[in-house]
Amino acid sequence: MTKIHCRLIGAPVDSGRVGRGCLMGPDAMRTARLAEALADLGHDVTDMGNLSPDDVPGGDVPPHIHAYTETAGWTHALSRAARAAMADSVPIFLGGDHSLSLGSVHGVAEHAAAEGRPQFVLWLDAHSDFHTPDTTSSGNMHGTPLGYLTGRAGFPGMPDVAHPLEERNICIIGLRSVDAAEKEALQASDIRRHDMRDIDEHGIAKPLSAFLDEVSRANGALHVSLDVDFLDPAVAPAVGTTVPGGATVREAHLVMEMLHDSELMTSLDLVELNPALDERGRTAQLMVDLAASALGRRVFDRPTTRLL
Ligand code: 6HN
Ligand code: MN
Ligand code: MN
Ligand code: MN
Repeated sequence: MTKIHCRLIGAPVDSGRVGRGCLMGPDAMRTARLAEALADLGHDVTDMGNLSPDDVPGGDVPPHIHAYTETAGWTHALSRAARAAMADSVPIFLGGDHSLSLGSVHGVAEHAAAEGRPQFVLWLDAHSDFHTPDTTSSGNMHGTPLGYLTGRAGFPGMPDVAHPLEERNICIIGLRSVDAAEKEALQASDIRRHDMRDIDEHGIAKPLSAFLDEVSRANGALHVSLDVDFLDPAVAPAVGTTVPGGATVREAHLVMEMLHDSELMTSLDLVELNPALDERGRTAQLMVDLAASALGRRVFDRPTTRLL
């Protein structure tokens, strides 16, 4: 197995939604022995500790937007950290709510552009997070990262999106809660989207391998953003935005295992874990186990699994 240098970047972002608790996410995943799990697989692991937000002026957004200036500060700090980490490692961003990805993906996309590679994004989520500050009704910035990263207007004071993601290079899997304004915008876009009905009918492997083929053909960089609510709340209760009918434990592991086999993943977010809502740390443990699968953990090597 290829040895990878993983950098764990703690980002206790809690400004992306009104409810509190995601700031405890990075330490919950450390407690569930994320670094040890990846080191056990033979990887080099550096825990960079936790970032803090830059002090920035923010910008003029509708009054119902929650903590915009703090989120803008996180975005600047995270983008810088992402760009630095991409020089020599696979960064793993420990969230923190999903507004973290405004910065992590901004930074990795800048790095890819500098290398002349297209940036691809796999978004594993019950939600599409495609709002802008002008379309969100909740006012929660964790519902906006894909809007920002594709270059939609309405994000004053955030880093300029000099290299917007190509819509067709984004694949969302797990959808089952999409607001009306997002639905309209998504339907007018080239974003690839697979809702849970799709997964029920066709399985999760097919759409994922089609997307991975595209990444490979384009020699793209691949960022994976894993929102806890991609999973069914029965197995992953520690999230403020639970939606019934999510991915099973095995569906999620299969996604991660296929990502590892593809050797395409260049960066990863683990977001929306709210330890205050967890049951004896089981969601934190599941997130750590999924990260380990993405970095190569297996019960058997592939050839010996063919028992018949
Ligand atoms: N997430 N669409 C809802 C909103 O408030 O804009 C939910 C957003 C969920 C955010 O999945 O990270
Ligand atoms: Mn690189
Ligand atoms: Mn999300
Ligand atoms: Mn979500």
